[in-house]
Amino acid sequence: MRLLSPRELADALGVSESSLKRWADAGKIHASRTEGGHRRIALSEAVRFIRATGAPVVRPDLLGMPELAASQQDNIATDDGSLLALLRTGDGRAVKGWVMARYLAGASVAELCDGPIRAAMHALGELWHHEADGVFIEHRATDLALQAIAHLRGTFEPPETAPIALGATPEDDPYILPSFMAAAVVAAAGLRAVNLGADTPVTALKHAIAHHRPRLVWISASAPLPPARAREIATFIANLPAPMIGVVGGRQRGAIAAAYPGVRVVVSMTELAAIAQQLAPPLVEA
Ligand code: B12
Repeated sequence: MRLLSPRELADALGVSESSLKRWADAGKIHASRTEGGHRRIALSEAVRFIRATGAPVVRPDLLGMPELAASQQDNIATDDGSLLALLRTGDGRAVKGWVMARYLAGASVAELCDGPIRAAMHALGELWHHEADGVFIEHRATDLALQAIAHLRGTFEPPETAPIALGATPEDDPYILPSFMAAAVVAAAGLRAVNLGADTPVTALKHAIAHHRPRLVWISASAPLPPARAREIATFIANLPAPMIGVVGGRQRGAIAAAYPGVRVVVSMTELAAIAQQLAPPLVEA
């Protein structure tokens, strides 16, 4: 995780270095000390402070977020429809800036996933219904959304001791984005996320949970499943050894839930965030 000096963060926020040091000394922003006694602020802490106080970022380049500038200038991040336009035209830099601007303005990762990103992807699906010219745009938009979410994820770092949440998408299911979102959501809540991604057989999941011993296991199912596979996944998730919690989400969650009693269905990323927050260690106050 990147560490900022008080001067760098002060310049990024357009305040004086002395104001920033005063906030650090008053505990408003957590700063560690180098061996030489100089204050250092983790990027994750700077982002927390900006989100909590609404402090404007005047030099986003100093925080490693140069793409924020365009999004702030045109105020485009206030308009949900503009994300669809950016994803459709393939403007990756602007997509990243749009998503980061919303996050810094206080939207949670889960809210962004359930709200504007999901809405834009659904709208893209309606535009072409998988006609030849639309498929490349969908693939490209999926990749741009992944990059924007990964960029957010780079600004929070759960502690090494935090419990693990592990998840995947079923075998033969090609959808990448929903499980990637789930990983970002649990990481934002303070858990260490392990995402096995698309097309993951249950046998691989079994090996992974034996290796990582996660507290939370998620399945994200988007593609229709043959009944035998739905049953295999449902049986696995409903019979995880305690204290592991297993949850199933995604458009095909109903097929899995119907295959075996006791499967816990979770409808949204917001709901997943609430479950993850209960498992995460409490935030250490500065
Ligand atoms: C991109 C895309 C593709 C890409 C996927 C690329 C990739 N590698 O990921 C490709 C090209 C591979 C593809 C293929 C197909 N697709 Co497609 N695809 C889409 C599209 C446009 C976006 C999918 C996406 O990422 N959505 C964003 C996610 C985040 O939204 P979501 O799934 O609703 O997830 C939310 C919740 O469900 C929940 N959630 C999801 N998972 C989890 C997990 C947990 C734990 C929790 C808590 C919550 C949760 O949170 C999310 C955020 O709110 C959708 C449109 C749509 N409506 O989504 C069509 C869409 C799903 N596809 C469709 C179709 C028809 C197909 C094909 C059959 C086309 C074809 N003829 O080949 C194939 C089938 C593939 C298969 N094996 O099933 C249809 C499905 C219609 C239907 N009634 O089922 C859709 C709806 C498009 C449309 N309007 O026609 N597709």
